[in-house]
Amino acid sequence: MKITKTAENSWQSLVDGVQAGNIRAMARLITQVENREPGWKDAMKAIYPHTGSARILGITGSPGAGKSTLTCEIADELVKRGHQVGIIAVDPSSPFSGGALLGDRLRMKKIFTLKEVFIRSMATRGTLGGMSQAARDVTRIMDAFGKDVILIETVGVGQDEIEVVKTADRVMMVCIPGQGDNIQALKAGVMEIADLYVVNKADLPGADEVMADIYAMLDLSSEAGQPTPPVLKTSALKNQGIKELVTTLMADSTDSNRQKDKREMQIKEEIFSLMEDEVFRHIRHRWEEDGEIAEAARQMIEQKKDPYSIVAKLLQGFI
Ligand SMILES: Nc1nc2c(ncn2[C@@H]2O[C@H](COP(=O)(O)OP(=O)(O)OP(=O)(O)O)[C@@H](O)[C@H]2O)c(=O)[nH]1
Ligand SMILES: [Mg+2]
Repeated sequence: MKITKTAENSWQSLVDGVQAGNIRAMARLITQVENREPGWKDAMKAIYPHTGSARILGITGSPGAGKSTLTCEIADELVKRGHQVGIIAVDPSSPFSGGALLGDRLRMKKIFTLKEVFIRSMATRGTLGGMSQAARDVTRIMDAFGKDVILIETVGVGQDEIEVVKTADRVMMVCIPGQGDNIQALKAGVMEIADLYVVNKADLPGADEVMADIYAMLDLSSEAGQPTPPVLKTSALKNQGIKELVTTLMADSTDSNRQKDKREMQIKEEIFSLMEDEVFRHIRHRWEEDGEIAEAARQMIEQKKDPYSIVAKLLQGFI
């Protein structure tokens, strides 16, 4: 889409504002990019050279595991260590997204007022261009602003949420006591993306059993000679185990090859996914414009052609 001179200027001034550390510019740019307003690609092009220094941590786990509470505690500890923190909460029911904060969660409220912390919620459904891409864009804007640690919270159910958390450098899986049976079920989708396990709510009975279950599962599934992911115990509510967790999260990866491969895979994934969007949009537009698709539909209705032959024929003209 062509952008006007003024639009171009205002994009540039927003990008400049983000780089200068202007919070309102960052908030506005995020909204405009999320809404895919004309020219957003130019904004993201301008942002990219200023990214690459943030550490991106994904936090996932079953609903109610304490992800948001833990995210706040982690953010609080990171600020104490001198970091600038961005939080992306991909979850409509998250306490981050509304006034749903309970009165007794004072600690959580506290981080809302810290100038070192910027919180942004993202709606789960209906994100233009896909949730993963939106998360990547928002992460990069925060990175360019100067946030050096970015936490992405998503519920570990549903493919979309898992795709989002896969955009992080490191993924932390939050488990809770009484979840022993679930640990086995986790294996399938989430296992291979988790770099670190946390048993939260360790103030409740049964934490050690869950830890043992996780170790057993890791033993079964890890390849010989590969480092196993750390398993830690926390109580976000009582602020226990948070310092150790933050130290582990901020430590350099013990497996730099895995980290490198992962990064390359993420980048390829992003390129393919953007390409898929663009190519599809382009083809669709063309076929609708020149009436080819209407003609194809007519042939199918008249039982003259099957959909596979139609697509094969249409693609012939394109490739
Ligand atoms: N006992 C105990 N309760 C906790 C702990 N951490 C969080 N909780 C409570 O667990 C409930 C859910 O916490 P959240 O932080 O909203 O959990 P979540 O995983 O973000 O939940 P969703 O985003 O809705 O999936 C709240 O009532 C918290 O106060 C903990 O360490 N111990
Ligand atoms: Mg939450």
